[in-house]
Amino acid sequence: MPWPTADEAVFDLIRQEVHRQNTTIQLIASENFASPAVMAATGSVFTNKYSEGYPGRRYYGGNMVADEVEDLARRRACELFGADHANVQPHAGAIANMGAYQALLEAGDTVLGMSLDHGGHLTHGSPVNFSGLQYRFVSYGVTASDERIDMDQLRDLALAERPKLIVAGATAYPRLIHPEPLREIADESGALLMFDAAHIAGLIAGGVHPNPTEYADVVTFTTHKTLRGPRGGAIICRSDHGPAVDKAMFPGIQGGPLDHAVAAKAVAFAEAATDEFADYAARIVENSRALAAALAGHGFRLVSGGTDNHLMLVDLRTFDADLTGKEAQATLDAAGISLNKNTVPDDPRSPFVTSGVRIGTPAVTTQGMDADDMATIADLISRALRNRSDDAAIAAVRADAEELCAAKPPYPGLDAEDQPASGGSSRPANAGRGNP
Ligand code: DSN
Repeated sequence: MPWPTADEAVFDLIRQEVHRQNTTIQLIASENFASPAVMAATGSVFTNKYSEGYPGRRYYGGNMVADEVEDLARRRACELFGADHANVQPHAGAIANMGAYQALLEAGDTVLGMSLDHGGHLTHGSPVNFSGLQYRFVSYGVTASDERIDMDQLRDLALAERPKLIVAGATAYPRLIHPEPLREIADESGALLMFDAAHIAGLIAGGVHPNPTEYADVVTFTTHKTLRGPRGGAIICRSDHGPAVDKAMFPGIQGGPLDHAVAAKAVAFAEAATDEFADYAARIVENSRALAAALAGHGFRLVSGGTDNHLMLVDLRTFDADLTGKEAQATLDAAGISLNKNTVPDDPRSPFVTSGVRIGTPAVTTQGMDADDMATIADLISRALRNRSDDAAIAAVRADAEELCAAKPPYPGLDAEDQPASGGSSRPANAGRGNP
């Protein structure tokens, strides 16, 4: 089946994006390459259906099949994480967090969350986000000494503020987050505990990081990061919070769920339950450690000294005091390497400029790259940034990045003309090495 030709403008852009993903290095920590099965479900006829409500309790007719697919997704999510209850309708991670807050809190309630500039997420109480506007967030952060979550500060704040909820989880934190001590602090201070596992859901599913489900009242996550499913969110919780969570998502926040995304989430949950996925999750962290060590060898400072997960935060100042995250991101974009600028703890520069970059290995691991490839990537990053005013040097790095990707392209079958946009026979090059 050829690409649809009815809208050349859009499908030409889709071709260009396939080419970009196949020929440049994707190091954005929150991105991945979904499997053909996930993409086929995402592009399926479930996009046509309206399903306000929940299986067996819908507002529109014709939901007999949609009910089955949502039930399957809920059941698979519960089995994957050992949860009592799942809501697979959130359109995104931010909306999942909104649903959890609405289920557990009243406007104005006090909540503890990790500060954005120490690795937390916008929805963990940023003053410009609904979370900071609707609730009274108090922030905890990392220590100045080891740049790990300051558990003493967290406990002191919990006992002083008596929050209704403690939010754990982060968007730019390279270390393992232990759920058990957080539960102890929540119990000691009389708080509920929410674990935002958006970034590490795949590491949890793969058994590489501890599962917060048994410790937290509610766990939220996204399905498209390390979990490698479609874009979207989900909430799992103890059964006593189930009715409030469901009521918060619908009718509280969303209208109809995206049934095509729900179907694709079901596919992703099954993929994440396999031994191949557990191996993939372990290799994400191995690659992350290898890349961090190689970057340190080039003179970059790793925030907290390294990584336990899929990402690292690189403080650029030891490499070049004048180099900002903003300039590094733009330089590396030109050199065929995608990542994002990121503040480092107590960064003197603004979030639009920053002194650091965040680097993640979920996508390159999916395409089958290994520790040797991580050393090559560190070398490419260093070369590009050292020679950032030399267009020829940047072009040479770009050519080398393309050569590296050519050996293990994520979507080899999609880069040619006349290929379907999803599904079909196009399988990732590493299909035998972890991408089911
Ligand atoms: N934008 C996501 C990330 O990159 O971490 C979080 O929402």
